[in-house]
Amino acid sequence: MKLDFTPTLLSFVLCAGTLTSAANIRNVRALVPRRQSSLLINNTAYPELPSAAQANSSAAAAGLNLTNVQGDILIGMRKKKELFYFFGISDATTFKAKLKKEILPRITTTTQLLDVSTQPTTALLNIAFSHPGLLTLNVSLGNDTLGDPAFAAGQLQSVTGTNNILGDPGTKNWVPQFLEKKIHGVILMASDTVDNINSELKTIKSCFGDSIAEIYTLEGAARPGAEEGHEHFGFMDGISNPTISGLPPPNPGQAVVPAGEILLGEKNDTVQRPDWAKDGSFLVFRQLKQLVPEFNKFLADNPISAPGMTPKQGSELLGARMVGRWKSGAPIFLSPNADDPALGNDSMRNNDFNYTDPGGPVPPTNQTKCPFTAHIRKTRPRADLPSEDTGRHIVRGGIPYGPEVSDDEASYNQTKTERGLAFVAYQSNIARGFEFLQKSWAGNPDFVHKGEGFDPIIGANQGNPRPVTGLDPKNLNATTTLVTDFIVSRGGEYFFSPSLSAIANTLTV
Ligand code: N7H
Repeated sequence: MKLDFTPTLLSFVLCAGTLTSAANIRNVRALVPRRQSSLLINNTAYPELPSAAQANSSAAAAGLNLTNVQGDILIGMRKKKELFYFFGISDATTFKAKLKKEILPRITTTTQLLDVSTQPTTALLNIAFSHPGLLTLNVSLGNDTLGDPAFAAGQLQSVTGTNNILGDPGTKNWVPQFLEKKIHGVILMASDTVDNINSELKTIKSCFGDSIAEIYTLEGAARPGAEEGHEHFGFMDGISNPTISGLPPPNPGQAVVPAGEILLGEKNDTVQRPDWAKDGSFLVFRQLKQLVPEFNKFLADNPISAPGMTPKQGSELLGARMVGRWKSGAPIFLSPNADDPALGNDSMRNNDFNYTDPGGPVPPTNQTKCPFTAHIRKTRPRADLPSEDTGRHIVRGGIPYGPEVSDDEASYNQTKTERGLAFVAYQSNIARGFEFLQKSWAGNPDFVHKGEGFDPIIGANQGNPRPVTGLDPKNLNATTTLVTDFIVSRGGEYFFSPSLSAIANTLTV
């Protein structure tokens, strides 16, 4: 009999348990339907991904095993459609059995994602666990924290603890499910159609059966048409992500970080961890609502004025100076007066700057071309600090969620339907990565220079007004006080994304 491995038949075969022996895991992975075109966005603004063969050979030379790393961790913000499925575990024994035999073979590895021919129809990009989730699975965490106290305490604690690290105005805007501390894990699925994702979700739900319960879901989608790859304020996103040493050479200006800055147990991860945690990564999830009509109104009301510049151009310049890039992705440091889409779309040039001028001082003292407070300068100060080896790099892997702005919302300058960024960041240390960027750089008015003000995009001041300088190139010391948070935190959680071998040999025994 000729077998037709459509997703439905495959689900049946898997969930009926007929292909579940450990020896067959490799075979099952090979049976997951293949696709003709990539499930990842292909945009010349993004650094080109290496082929699986290139990546594997250079990784192997550096002692890295990419087939053991879950697919989402190193790939960045390139997904077309993505579902975040948050669950609780109700029956740990059954869950472990199903995870090992039926779900593990479906998990998409980094290597698999790099070649279209090995991508499944829907990638099960990641299954990751909260601290309560790992405890429910009775996994030994070393010193009980997996070496990461922020992970162990959970994201809620980083807002409600004595020191509100994330700067949210309390938890009044949080999605209630993130307050309840019942989330044990999250599954990330990606494809090019919602139908594909729903079909995979059905399979996963039927595999796990009653051993898990759905707590919350969030559907992400790249924006339509020419906005694909742009976040909801309109800016191309995901251009600048670090690569890890051991992968093929970086694009010009791309940061190269030791593998251990993103993956646990690799070079430069100096924290004591249990051996099984190697090649996992901490996943920070934040649902960040964006007030797009309000942001646009602020830009329209406060255009930068310059000779020969229309108010519309002045508003675009203001937005670009808040972000540090034009909407096309072109860095304002390289194109300070007007957008340059050819530059934005060219991954060999769009990240190739460090805020220094030829022959100028290092660190740079000048913010005429790009404010010190601009979002991308606050979150990666490049030559503003003595070295790029800050240990503060994260891999951003999020995706927009929610609909486009309606005519009604645009005409009233008011958000009526929620939209934003399903923010995802990977690192080997949450306090040193995401939390540090959020609090000590973006949310610190004295970084990098005393009194320069907040990152106008993500800098958070517990709902209080946020002073910002550097926005007006004619008067760089003038303070603009932002009274609206254009980004509203709806909360989130911290997770650990284990390696495939950890799932097979530790989490499921
Ligand atoms: Fe940001 N935005 O639209 O303004 N981000 N960010 N981000 N962000 C970046 O360079 C945005 C957020 C970083 O290497 C770009 O890829 C929005 C958080 C870092 O030069 C744009 C939200 C944190 C970089 C945006 C948001 C960061 C970066 C330029 C929330 C960490 C790379 C595109 C809704 C705490 C900097 C690019 C570098 C870039 C936006 C959140 C960090 C357009 C809308 C929470 C490290």
